[in-house]
Amino acid sequence: MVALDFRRPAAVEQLKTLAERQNVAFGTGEEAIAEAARLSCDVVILDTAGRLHVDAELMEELKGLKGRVRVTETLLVADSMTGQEAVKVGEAFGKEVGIDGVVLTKLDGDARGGAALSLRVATGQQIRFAGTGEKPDDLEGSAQLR
Ligand SMILES: Nc1nc2c(ncn2[C@@H]2O[C@H](COP(=O)(O)OP(=O)(O)OP(=O)(O)O)[C@@H](O)[C@H]2O)c(=O)[nH]1
Ligand SMILES: [Mg+2]
Repeated sequence: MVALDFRRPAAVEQLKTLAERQNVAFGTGEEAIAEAARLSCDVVILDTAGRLHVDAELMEELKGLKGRVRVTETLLVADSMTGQEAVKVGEAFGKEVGIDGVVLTKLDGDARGGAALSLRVATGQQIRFAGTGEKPDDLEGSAQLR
């Protein structure tokens, strides 16, 4: 896992703790991507900064990253509690950055499935994973939501 969220305080530290708990190799910054190749990691996950609303600066940051790094897939992580705003973010990211799928979290909350349908339509992409709790094991591959 590569931490690239330098915006939110403690985001790097949070991911490091999570990686250690899951026994996953962890690095910080784009140089860690090359390190992952040296370690022969077969999957590299880049964790970029998030926003609850459409943020032009962040979008430029992501476009820049995709220009420098050859990524296999770009997944948008959306919180189902954010409702209609998540749809706007989904649309904007899909158009500006380009996404290949959605990870929808907090389906265990009160907001439930509305955002799933909206995001599916707004982005034209499949919901690839669904979060139903706070722990990594609560992230379910969601073939049934396709
Ligand atoms: N109940 C519940 N909690 C979740 C779920 N997914 C994540 N969380 C919790 O939500 C909190 C925030 O999760 P983060 O992974 O920091 O969220 P993020 O999308 O990376 O947020 P930013 O980095 O600020 O954009 C953590 O305490 C997670 O454990 C979920 O599906 N259900
Ligand atoms: Mg984050």
